[in-house]
Amino acid sequence: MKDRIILHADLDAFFASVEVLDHPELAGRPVIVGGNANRGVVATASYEARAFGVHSGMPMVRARRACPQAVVLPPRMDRYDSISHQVMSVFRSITPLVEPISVDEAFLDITGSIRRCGAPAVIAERIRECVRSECGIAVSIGGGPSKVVSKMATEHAKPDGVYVVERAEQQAFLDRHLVGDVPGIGPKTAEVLKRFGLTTVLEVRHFDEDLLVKALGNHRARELIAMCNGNDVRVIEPVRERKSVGHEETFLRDVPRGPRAEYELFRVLHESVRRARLTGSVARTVHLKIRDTHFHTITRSTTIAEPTMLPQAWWPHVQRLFRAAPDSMQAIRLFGVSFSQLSHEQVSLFQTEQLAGAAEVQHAIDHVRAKFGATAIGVARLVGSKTRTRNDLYGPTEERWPRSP
Ligand code: TTP
Ligand code: MG
Repeated sequence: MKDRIILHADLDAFFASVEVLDHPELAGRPVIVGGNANRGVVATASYEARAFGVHSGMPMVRARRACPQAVVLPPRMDRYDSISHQVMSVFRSITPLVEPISVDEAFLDITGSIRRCGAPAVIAERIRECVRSECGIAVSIGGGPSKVVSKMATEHAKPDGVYVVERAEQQAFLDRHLVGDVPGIGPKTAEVLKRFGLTTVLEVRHFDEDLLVKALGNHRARELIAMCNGNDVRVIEPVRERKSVGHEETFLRDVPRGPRAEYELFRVLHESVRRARLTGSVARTVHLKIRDTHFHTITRSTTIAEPTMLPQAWWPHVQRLFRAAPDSMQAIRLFGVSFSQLSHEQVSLFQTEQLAGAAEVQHAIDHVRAKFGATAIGVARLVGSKTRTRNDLYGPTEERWPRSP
């Protein structure tokens, strides 16, 4: 534990880099990926577009105004997933201790590789070269004695670089940062600290501990003090035990209760199932979250006897939970479906033959989707001119987009 070296790798302008990879003529130009119509938002922008102030989450209308010469492209989530898998495989070829934390980000524990492969910066450069040659895109890598420091180091490595913090420099490195820059210290905590005149890690470290406990509560204060002192002992969890998995969606326009809403719910359920299946999970409990136009939010759940991840097994339960929601919820703003009480999938002796057959069909569907994309095959109810895909997460698209390769 004492001599640990953790790397944190994060792809540069991920969605935009993939678009440039697939459309080489866009290299060096400002590229924005997102929904381009009214209410569309920016998913990400190339560094050339960021120079104009464009950033993730910005309304597309504003982004276009800030950078009219930008090439705006719709998201292609399946393509990004596929590159993400390739990148994670490159990481795993370096060490089995890889913990993916998002589509474009992972922690790697390279402690065991140092003697064989050289200094952390050398290993990081090697990983970057492999990702560039095998996947065609740039990754920045931060290194340090812990997760929190390596993640912060990546911010200094960006774009397209490496930044390693030695153990001896760790405290000075942390002290230089604003406390809000430390991952895990949220804006609420930063706000409370500001009221005491504390903005930097150094100031927090020198502040009275009892007062911090009074202001933040014991748990949050202890966590804050530990992070500020570089005491982050969290290990890399190659297969993180998930407690729940799911998906939620806020609709661009509120959906009236009735068949339309049930159709959207069916779609959200299918997306949740797809995500659960990617992790190889089956579940016993389903949770439904509903938010209406007045931001009134409820969650309801049901637990069944035998774990499953078949959408047709879950649909009657989800539908029943929705139908039992209060009558006041007439215009739906958000649906979320998630699963808990997870276990790893294995063929159950108690599964009926019919469900076992359905499981095979679902496996075949997953296989085709993995190969040809989420829209290649689906349940009849979800196939049709109105079917929306994950690419619509960033809002509607209006124009005809350039064809993807
Ligand atoms: P990030 O790693 O946060 O951003 P990035 O890879 O585009 O740029 P960089 O790391 O160089 O700063 O997120 C990875 C992808 O996730 C990003 O390409 C698009 C998507 N994303 C969103 O859809 N919405 C968001 O608000 C953010 C931050 C990212
Ligand atoms: Mg990134």
